[in-house]
Amino acid sequence: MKVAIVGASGAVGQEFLRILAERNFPLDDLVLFGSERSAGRKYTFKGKEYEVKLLQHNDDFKDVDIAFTSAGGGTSEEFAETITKYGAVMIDNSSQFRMDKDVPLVVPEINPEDALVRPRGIIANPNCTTIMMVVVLNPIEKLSHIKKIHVSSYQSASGAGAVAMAELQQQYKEIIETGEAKTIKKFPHQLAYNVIPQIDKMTETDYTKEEMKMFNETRKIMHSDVRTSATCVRVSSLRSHSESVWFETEKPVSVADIRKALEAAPGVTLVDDPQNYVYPMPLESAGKDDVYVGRVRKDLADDNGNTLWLTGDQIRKGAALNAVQIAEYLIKVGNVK
Ligand code: 2RA
Repeated sequence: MKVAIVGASGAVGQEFLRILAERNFPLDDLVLFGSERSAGRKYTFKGKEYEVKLLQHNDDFKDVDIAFTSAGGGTSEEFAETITKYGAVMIDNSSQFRMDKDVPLVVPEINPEDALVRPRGIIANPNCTTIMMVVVLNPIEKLSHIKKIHVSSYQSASGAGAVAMAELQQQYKEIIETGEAKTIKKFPHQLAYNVIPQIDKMTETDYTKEEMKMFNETRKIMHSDVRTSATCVRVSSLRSHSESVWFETEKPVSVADIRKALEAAPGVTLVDDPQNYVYPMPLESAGKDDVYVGRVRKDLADDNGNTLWLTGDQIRKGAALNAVQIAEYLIKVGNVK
C-alpha cells in the first residue's frame, strides 16, 4: 500500500502523519508532496525521514494507491487527473468536488458505501462543521426524520490553517507587548478578543459559502431533504470547533431517547451533566477523535424541537481523521486498486 499526502506541510497534512502513525495504518510506502514553498522540507514518520517533493504533472502517482489531498481547491482541481490517472483513490479535503454528482461525499459513520461508487476516482471529505454536525444528528435521524436545522458555529482559528493559528497567537502577543494587534492578514478583522460573524466569502443568498456548505453537504451525506440555516462564526479559540444546534423532527423525540442514541453512536461521546458544570468545550476536545455532545434539551420554542451543543477537533474528525477512516473502510472492503 503506497500512500501520498498532498499538502504535507499544512495543518491537515501534518495531522495526517500523526493519525496514520497512531492508527498503524497499513502502508508500506509514503510519499509527501507540496508546493515550491514546502518542497524539500523533511518530516519524520515512524522513525524514518521523508522529504516533501514538488507536486508536478508527471508520473509520480503511478504506484500510489491512496492520495490524501489537502492543498486547497485550486490544487485539487488542477492535479486531480494527474493523481488519479493510474488508479489511485484521491480522498480530497478541499471543497472543490464536494457537490459534484460523480464524487461521493462521505462520513464513514453515516454513508461509507457511497465511497464505493466514484466515477472520477475521487472521494470528497466534507467540510469540518458539517462532519461534526451530521455525526451527531444521524443517530437522531434514525429516531425520527429531521426536517429543519438551525445552527450557529463557533469556529477556531485552526479552520483557516496553520498560518491562521500562528496569526491568532501573534495577535495576542502583540496586544500584550504593544497594546494593539498589528498582524491582520488571514482573517478580515482582528480575531484576538473578538468574534467574526463571517467565514469564507458571502454568496448571493446572503449566507456565506461556509453556511451554504452546511445546507448542501448535510443533504448529500444524509441523503435527506433537511433544510439547514447556519450562522458560521470565527471565535478566538485555537483549535476545535463548537456548534449550537436546534433541530426539528417529524415526530416528537424525548431527550432521554436522544441521549440513549448518542451514547450508542460511533464517533460520539456524550458529556452532559450541566448541573455540575459538565459539558463539552473546545479546549478539551482538541486533539481528540470523537465529537463531544452535551446540553441536550427540549427546544422551548418548538414542540418537535430539541437542541444541543457539540465540539470536535476540526483538524482531526473535521478533516484528516475522517479521510483516514474513509481509506480504512476501502481497505477493509477490498476496494483499493
Ligand atoms: C473553517 N470550515 O473553519 C473552515 C475550514 N474548512 O474555516
